[in-house]
Amino acid sequence: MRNYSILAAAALLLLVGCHQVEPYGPVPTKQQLAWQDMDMYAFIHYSLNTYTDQEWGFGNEDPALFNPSDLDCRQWARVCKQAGMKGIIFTAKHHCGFCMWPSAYTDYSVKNSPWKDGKGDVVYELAQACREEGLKFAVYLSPWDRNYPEYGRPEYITYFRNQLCELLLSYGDIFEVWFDGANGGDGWYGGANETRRIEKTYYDWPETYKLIRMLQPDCVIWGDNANRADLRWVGTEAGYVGETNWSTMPGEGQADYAMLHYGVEDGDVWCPGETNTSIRPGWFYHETENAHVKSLSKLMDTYYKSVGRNSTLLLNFPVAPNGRIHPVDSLRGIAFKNMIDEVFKENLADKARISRKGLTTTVSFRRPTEFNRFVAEEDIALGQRVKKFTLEALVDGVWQPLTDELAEDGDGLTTIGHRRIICFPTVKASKLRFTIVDTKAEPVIKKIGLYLAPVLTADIPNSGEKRSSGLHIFFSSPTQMLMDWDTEQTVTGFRYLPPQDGTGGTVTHYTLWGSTDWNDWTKLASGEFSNIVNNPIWQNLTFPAAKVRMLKFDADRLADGERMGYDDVEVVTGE
Ligand code: FUL
Repeated sequence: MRNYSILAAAALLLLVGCHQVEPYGPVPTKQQLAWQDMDMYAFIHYSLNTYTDQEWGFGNEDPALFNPSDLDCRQWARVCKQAGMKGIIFTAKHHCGFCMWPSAYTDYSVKNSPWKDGKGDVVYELAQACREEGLKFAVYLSPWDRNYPEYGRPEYITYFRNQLCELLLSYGDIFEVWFDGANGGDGWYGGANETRRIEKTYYDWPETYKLIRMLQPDCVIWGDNANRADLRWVGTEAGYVGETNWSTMPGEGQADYAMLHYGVEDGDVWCPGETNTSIRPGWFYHETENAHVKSLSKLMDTYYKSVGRNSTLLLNFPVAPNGRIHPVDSLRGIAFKNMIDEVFKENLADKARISRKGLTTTVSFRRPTEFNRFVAEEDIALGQRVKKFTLEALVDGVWQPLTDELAEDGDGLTTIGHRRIICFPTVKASKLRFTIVDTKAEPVIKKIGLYLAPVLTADIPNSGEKRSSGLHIFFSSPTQMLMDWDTEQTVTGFRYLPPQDGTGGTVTHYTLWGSTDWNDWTKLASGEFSNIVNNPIWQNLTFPAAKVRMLKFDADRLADGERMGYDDVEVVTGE
């Protein structure tokens, strides 16, 4: 039987039995290790989109729109800190190309906005605020630039790298750079107003990575391209990674969804997953979403399915047009942090006796104790080794198996990595048995914990988890949804929330019709939901007021499957 080290308390023991453990397989760099220890950090999406109510700017929006009355980066940093975030990644430039710092290489920036008479620099103010609050700072620089005339040509790569140098040289330490995967397509491009496709090799990422490593050696790179960066996307923006989440990947090549979502067990490089999602449906602020900020239980679910699955959580807080994080988001963020602290305030294993035999660790309590969370951590500096484990609780003298109630597939007791949190219904047990049943090499566990999470009775109402909107819906075909009130309504909008659980059937192209008699149908809206596959959030359609008794929602195209799927729909009524 192999021995392995377990410490119920936080202390780290690298020796197993009496021998030094050698690293196994790919291991993290010191930068990746420091990054993984951050657990949670914030995204801040703020740009001209905030003033045009868009998610993706076209690149021709007027810089004069940028004139916040009350821009306060300190407020952002304080809110993020209180919400438990260890750093902030800021959209220095989103796809529209507008620079939130006065870049020397373009006029399309804050320097041509009325804010501070064009003398302001949001990147500088935020970097300072982060430093004051003890937060790390990082930048999102969109590789896709829908404003720049030369986008798609070699000149743009020089421009892009020049901007990267500005950001990496002028604002102190940068912990991460974020290069969005959305690239190429239509845009303004200096007035050309056209679609530009780019080749996979267009950005020559290896050169850009070298530049970053030279200018900011401690920085980690997030990239979604075939040249493996330090961190990977988890394949969805909905806020969860696979319950089996390996931090290893093939060294290069385009990664498919499964590779991104679960990692690759026998991958040859260390490339951990970062789980990114927003606290509200969109990445940018939209007033209409104020009632749809994620609930505390949704945020806790996100935490367990990211930080609790060997990942980090990159949680977005959008900035409102006045230049501040909206109170609904800040309060929810802070409630989230309080709840995490509440759940993990006492490691019950600290008071128990821990014994070990072979690959089984037993936690024995003096008297039966209630718990519903199990935590294990591997010493990932030595590699991710554990493939499978079991958990059993001794209840009234009988051993009961415990499984992960949040697992999408199987019992969820696979892989550990940096931190694995297993949630199960409360048990009152005198013992807990943790057995590693499959491992790539001698396991090195540096912590185990048992906790009792409170029931979320005091959840916050109106928080975006509405499942039924009081509508009578039926499907007249697999791609057609009908709604009928049988009384005349003035309808001004329709909202569609695509399936949130991966069941498929997301509508990408739609036509919405209204009628008063089932006979004559008036087209109210039609088009495409942009970015709905990557970011399956509420989609809002607004149209001139129409008096109707029934609505018909046609799925003209589905992203996957043959049957329209939905999580919720809402109809906006009134004049
Ligand atoms: C996506 C972008 O297209 C969104 O606008 C947002 O920035 C998100 C974080 O990444 O791919």
